[in-house]
Amino acid sequence: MPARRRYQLYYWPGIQGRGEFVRLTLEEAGAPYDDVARLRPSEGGGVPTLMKFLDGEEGGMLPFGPPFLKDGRLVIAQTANILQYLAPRHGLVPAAEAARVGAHQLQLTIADLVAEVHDTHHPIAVSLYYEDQKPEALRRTSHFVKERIPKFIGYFDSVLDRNGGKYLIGRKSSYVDLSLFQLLSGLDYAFPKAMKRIARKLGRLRDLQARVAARSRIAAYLASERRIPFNEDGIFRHYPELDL
Ligand SMILES: N[C@@H](CCC(=O)N[C@@H](CS)C(=O)NCC(=O)O)C(=O)O
Repeated sequence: MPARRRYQLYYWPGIQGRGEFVRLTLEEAGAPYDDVARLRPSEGGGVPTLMKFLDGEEGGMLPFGPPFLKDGRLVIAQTANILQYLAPRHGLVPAAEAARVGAHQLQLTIADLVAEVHDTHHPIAVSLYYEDQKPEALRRTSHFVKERIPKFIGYFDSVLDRNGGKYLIGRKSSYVDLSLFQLLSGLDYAFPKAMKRIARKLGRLRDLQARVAARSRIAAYLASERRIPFNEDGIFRHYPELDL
């Protein structure tokens, strides 16, 4: 089989953020890729290279924001869209249309939750610092941890249960299992107390999370320097005052 050409992933260099969902799928696929903004300028990398796309100085479909993926001349943005492009090419989603649509539905639901997580520390404006919106962040987070985490987690648990308890979709591991792993890991980091409170609801999902972490390519990735640690610049941030 001819060697596959390399993908180029464009995402902010210092955070897991939304780019991490794409990184996990590329890693599990064993696909060659450059994490472009993390490369040195001498290697053709860095944030200015990413900005050129956002500023419309490069060809292809204009991305609104990162992550975006370049495959040859194709430029693909929106996390869930990137994943639904990659997964069938690497056997990370069942071939049947119903399963692919179902997987995309789940990934979009994960994206909804990720957006809500972001809004816990930025409830008023993306352009303001967290420090400039702390009272609103506290108010928003109190509802988020009480109402939204249990509702989303209950939903994903039901989906898993209805599919036999081992995989979210189909009869083998897919990209949505990887994304669910990332979602739970992020929630654990940001809101450990809330996650502890719903421990009883989490049994099956915890098993899935552990199975993903133990997959050989994922385990190697998590232990590597390619995996950026969670931090307070990303989407999943641990602020003790918001760990309600
Ligand atoms: N719905 C998009 C959201 C993309 C997005 O918000 N990207 C962030 C980084 S995680 C960004 O830098 N956005 C620029 C902006 O919103 O101005 C996705 O899931 O990929």
